[in-house]
Amino acid sequence: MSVRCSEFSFEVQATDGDARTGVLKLPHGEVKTPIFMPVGTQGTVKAMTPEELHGDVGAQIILGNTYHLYLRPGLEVIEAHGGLHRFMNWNHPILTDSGGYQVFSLKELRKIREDGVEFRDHISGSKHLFTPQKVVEIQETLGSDIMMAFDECPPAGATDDYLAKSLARTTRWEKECLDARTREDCSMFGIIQGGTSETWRARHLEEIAVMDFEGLAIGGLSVGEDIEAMYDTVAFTAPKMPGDRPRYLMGVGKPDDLVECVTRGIDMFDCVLPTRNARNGQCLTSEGPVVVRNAEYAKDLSPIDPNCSCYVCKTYTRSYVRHLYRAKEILAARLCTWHNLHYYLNLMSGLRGAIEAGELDEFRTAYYARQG
Ligand code: PRF
Ligand code: ZN
Repeated sequence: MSVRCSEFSFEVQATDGDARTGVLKLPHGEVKTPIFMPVGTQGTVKAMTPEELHGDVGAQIILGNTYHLYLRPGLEVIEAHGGLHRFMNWNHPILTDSGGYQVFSLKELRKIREDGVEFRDHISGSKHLFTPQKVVEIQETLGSDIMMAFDECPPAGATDDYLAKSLARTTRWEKECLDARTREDCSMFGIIQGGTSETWRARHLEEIAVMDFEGLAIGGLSVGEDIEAMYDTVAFTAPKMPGDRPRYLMGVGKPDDLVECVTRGIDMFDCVLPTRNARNGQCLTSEGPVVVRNAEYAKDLSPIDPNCSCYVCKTYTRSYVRHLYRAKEILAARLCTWHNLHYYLNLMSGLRGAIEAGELDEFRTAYYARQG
């Protein structure tokens, strides 16, 4: 059975060069783009409650993972709650990744077959098979607002021979994902692979863009290629992606990457960096990184970011957060995560405002001047 999603729309509102703003309407709410999606791999954005995340931090949509939730707690538990939104008490949009990328990164534990990927899980060691049909079934059970198609992410530097085989298989898997859909309220995005090759990217885009996906993603970047190659790949791929559908760059990136890739036409991002770095005491600020655990902040009475309006910056000093970190208090991780996510979402809001005003160039110049 193949169905189309009846609860999805995307409208571009303003453009500035290749950059654009838009509104994404999903079953659990609206999302203003360009947007950053905090990562909630295990049914939680680590260290934050949904109320904090949606309230002060301002998250509009988060990312969940098929692979992790399928293994633990398992679908029956989530189904008993009526889906992932109710399980984790997040009543706003959720995008789920298909598990392809997570399974491929298992390396020794997985085997690629024509019909899917066989793997041993990292928790119990038991054997599983992910197929296009299986990952759609899982994502529909989770009740995702946006499901991702099943793809293979080729390693950086893959040969033409490897890419030819891998891309053909991914195209077939993606088609099978569309055919496996049964829920009209779960949209699905296709994924473009092709490494950093303009030829392969254009070829794969042609195959995926003709399918009935509600949006398209660029996968296979930020896997070890250098930064200029990543920016170039986004620059030659994004403008060729259908303008009336959202464009999502998977697993990217640093604040500079968001600025650069929004400029090149990307609407959606996700990355563990703001949350993972926070737990290591690394904060991202309007004036560049602040490694809050460093001795230089021992008696620093200023906030983590003097230009930030988040709860943490309004309330605590660098000195206090450093103390919490050194004392291994869990509040340190919470406060740094809170600030970092606020910083990312505020940066996206700034980018949207700049695009609407036709001042993206000026915004970028001011951004880099502040970063020092
Ligand atoms: N494919 C999928 N998920 C992903 C990626 C991909 O290529 C990446 C690559 N940066 C991150 N997450 N399905
Ligand atoms: Zn802050």
